[in-house]
Amino acid sequence: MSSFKSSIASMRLAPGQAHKDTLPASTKYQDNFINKPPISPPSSIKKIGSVSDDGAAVENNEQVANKDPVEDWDGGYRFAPIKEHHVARAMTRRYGDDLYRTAISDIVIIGAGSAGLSCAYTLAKERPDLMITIVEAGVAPGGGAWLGGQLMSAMVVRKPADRFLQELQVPYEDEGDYVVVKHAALFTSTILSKVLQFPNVKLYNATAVEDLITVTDPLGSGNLRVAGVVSNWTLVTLAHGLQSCMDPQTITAPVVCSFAGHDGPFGAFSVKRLVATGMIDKLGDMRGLNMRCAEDYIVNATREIVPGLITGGMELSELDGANRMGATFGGMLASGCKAAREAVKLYDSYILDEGEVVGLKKSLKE
Ligand code: AHZ
Repeated sequence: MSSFKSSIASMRLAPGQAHKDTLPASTKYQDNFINKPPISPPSSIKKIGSVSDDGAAVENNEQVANKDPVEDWDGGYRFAPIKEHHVARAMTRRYGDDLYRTAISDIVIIGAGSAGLSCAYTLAKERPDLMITIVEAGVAPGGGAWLGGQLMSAMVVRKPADRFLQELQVPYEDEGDYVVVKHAALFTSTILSKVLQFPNVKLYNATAVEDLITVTDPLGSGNLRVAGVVSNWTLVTLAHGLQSCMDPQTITAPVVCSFAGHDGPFGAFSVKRLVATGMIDKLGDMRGLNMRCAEDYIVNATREIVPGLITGGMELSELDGANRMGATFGGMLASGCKAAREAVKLYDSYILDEGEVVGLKKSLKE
């Protein structure tokens, strides 16, 4: 995190310092772009605000801006009219509406890696009635699933998790006990696009969960339960630190599913925070790589670890002291699917008031 901060700091300019001053005196950039005249556009492009070849005045910017759009690939391509505030308002109104709507969510998912996205897909498909909010610290959702492992493209998925790939319609080669997707990015882009198309899903990326909402559990004997998350734009969190005083946002939810990955600057966020708050005693710390057993364990142990919070994926290995599995992803996909099932069971057992758990449904108490 500190290297991230120092690289940002080194990009800042001193007052009055122009951007070009930060370049060495003679660079290729200057040679190519500053000292040379601009390159003339091809003559086929219809110029704006000048005089045409036959001497007639060509329309100025404003006149062109009020015309209908034209898809003319021979130099007359023209966009529909726009004003700067249209763009600003198109984004801010929707973002504001989303913040308002998701301030009470049914299920919050922390982390949009392979496990978090698998959970989100399963939940959103099975339960279109639930509002599912995903909070992802990175700009690009997907976590470690843009590559299969190291810097290689292919993604290995052991059976029976190939069934989830079939569900997503991600093509693969069948190698017997496992299947291979030709590029991990094909899995990640497919699941991401499907998740984002569900009307009951909102993804906040570049947004970090920096704390958990913890309240006295009305179902327990004075124990705490997780009742939502505290989030902030990741840049603010990086600049000021987790649990800073920089006025974060809250999302209330009766069920939170955490897939923050194994330890790292943000990784294993929820389990580390639960130790800090005393809700769990200590972490088991992820063990060495053992492909033979690691995936089965993670899937089968995906569970509610404190009231209101389910953990899966590699974050769970930090809690339970489980082995890592390296570059084989079936465990992450199936852990996400298992967490979705557990989340629905929990959600359906609760009596809720404005997103807060106030009791258990009668049939479950008996
Ligand atoms: O940015 C993180 C990543 O996209 C995000 N994340 C972590 N902390 C967060 C926080 N707020 C919001 N506080 C947060 N987002 O969580 C995502 C975790 O994705 P991942 O791919 O790191 O974890 P995963 O458990 O989904 O998949 C792990 C894949 C691995 S690691 C591994 C090994 O090391 O052996 N093997 C596999 C298959």
